[in-house]
Amino acid sequence: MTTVREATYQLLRDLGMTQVFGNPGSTELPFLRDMPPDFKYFLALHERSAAGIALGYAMGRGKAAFVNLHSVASVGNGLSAIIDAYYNHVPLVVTTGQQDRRHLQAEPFLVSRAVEGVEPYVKWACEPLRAEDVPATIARGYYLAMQPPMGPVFISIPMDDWTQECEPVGVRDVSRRLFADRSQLDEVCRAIDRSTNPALVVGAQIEEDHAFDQVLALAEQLQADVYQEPIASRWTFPRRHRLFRGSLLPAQRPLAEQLASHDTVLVLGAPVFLYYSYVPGDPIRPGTNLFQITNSPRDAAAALAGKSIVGDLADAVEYLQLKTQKRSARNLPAREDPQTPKAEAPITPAFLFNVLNRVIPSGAIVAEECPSSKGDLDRYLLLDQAQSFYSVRSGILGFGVPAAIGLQLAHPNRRVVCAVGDGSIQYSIQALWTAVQYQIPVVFLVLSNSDYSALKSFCDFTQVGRNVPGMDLPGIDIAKIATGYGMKSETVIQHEDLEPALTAAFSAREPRLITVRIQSDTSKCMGMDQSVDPPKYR
Ligand SMILES: Cc1ncc(C[n+]2csc(CCOP(=O)(O)OP(=O)(O)O)c2C)c(N)n1
Repeated sequence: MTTVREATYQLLRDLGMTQVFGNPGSTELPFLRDMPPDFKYFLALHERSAAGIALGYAMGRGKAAFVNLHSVASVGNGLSAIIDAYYNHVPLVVTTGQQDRRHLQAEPFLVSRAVEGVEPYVKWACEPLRAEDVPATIARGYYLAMQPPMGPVFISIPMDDWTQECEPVGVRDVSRRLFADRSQLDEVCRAIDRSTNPALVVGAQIEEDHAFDQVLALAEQLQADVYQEPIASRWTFPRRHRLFRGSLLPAQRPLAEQLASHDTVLVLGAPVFLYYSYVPGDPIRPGTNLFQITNSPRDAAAALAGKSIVGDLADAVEYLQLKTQKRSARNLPAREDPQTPKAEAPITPAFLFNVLNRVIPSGAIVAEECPSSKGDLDRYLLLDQAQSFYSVRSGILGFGVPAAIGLQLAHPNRRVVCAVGDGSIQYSIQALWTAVQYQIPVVFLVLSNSDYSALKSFCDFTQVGRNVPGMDLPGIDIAKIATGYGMKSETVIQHEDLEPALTAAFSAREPRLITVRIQSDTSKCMGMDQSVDPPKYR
């Protein structure tokens, strides 16, 4: 016989989850004690950061990551990262401690009702009925987390379970790909072949299903215009490609107008559609043939229009490529680089991202969380490689810093840049300490405008006026905070200092933070500008 603790470590080893991301408490100590030397524990100083680093690590690898949080604290402090994992389809096996079973009914200190708390945002939440079921429960959670659409599972483990005896649990093969119905795909092929002006909308699931190259090949075969889904959490088409038409707006009528010239629209691996500002209208111009292929039954069910087909993106797109006619090349010019922005004082976000685009190392990965300048980042950063861009579609701040650290761990040979607002960085700022302690060489680029610019813009989009409290952030010295965590950091004010600061950070093999004083632009938010102003659409 073996103990629950021994069987669990063996299972985690067999499942390839030997990195543990956590923040410990008394109820986790019986699991964490004497951690086997082939395991590595990554300490983060808050559950949001611990789960957020695991999120980045799992996204970067496309494989489940193991998280160990503290009892019910994970529902409060860690939940936003779990919600990110849920909406970004990131496989996480999240475990937390529970009080000792033998006095649970007496509601002791740290008793945890975490299972009920996280339930809406995980694929499965469970506290095993018997101690000896713990390893098998983790195995079941892992297989489920890895099924499409991938996502988090949550297991609460009473602290006295670890020393109980149980049978070892072997690893099983559980298939992960579900293929779309061929007759439905044939219908898509017929519509495309009849179409005079088809368009593709590319979404994050393309990368989840490893379909980047297949989608590129299909777009070229069809000579179709390609749009990125609104508020994209992944960039899934080369930015400089001549068929690329930029990002869709996250509002109904403006989005429908962007696609109005197309008679057939095929959405690949995205919701139909992800909206933010409420601008009522048809989701798509009436008469347009709209199809969605998604790995998510939830996204298929929630679509506002069109025909939805559920299945693996790589397989479906390969089938479409095989069964649709090749079109002759359109006489399109190469995509022009955006105009070089002027050097202004203070520095503008456009100038900043244009400089970053010039000096960013090849193969770099960007983790983004800069709400008001997202549109400028989208325009000026021209990354063409797969798995280069990560953001979040939940709308919850706190994603960027820990995700960047996890992504850097997953891709030690690519450099990760975290573009983050001075407001956004505060929600998980203690993750900087983890980057320093474990020498994870992310470059943090803070856009410091001393306010919540995006919210000021949204005041206009929603016409609530500007008389709203809590919009300004004076008196924060982020470089000093980073220094306090042991990170080398600096503040850039003059435009001529930006490029040398970035170049120096990229040539150092350690984490660095650069905070750049930028102009506050209160006309934009999440890639929307005043073109999405609802009054214009009355
Ligand atoms: C956890 C959380 N709290 C609050 C918000 C609301 N919110 C959305 S954007 C934003 C401003 C973020 O400020 P900053 O990072 O400085 O970006 P800026 O708006 O200046 O571009 C806030 C507070 C949120 N989305 N998530």
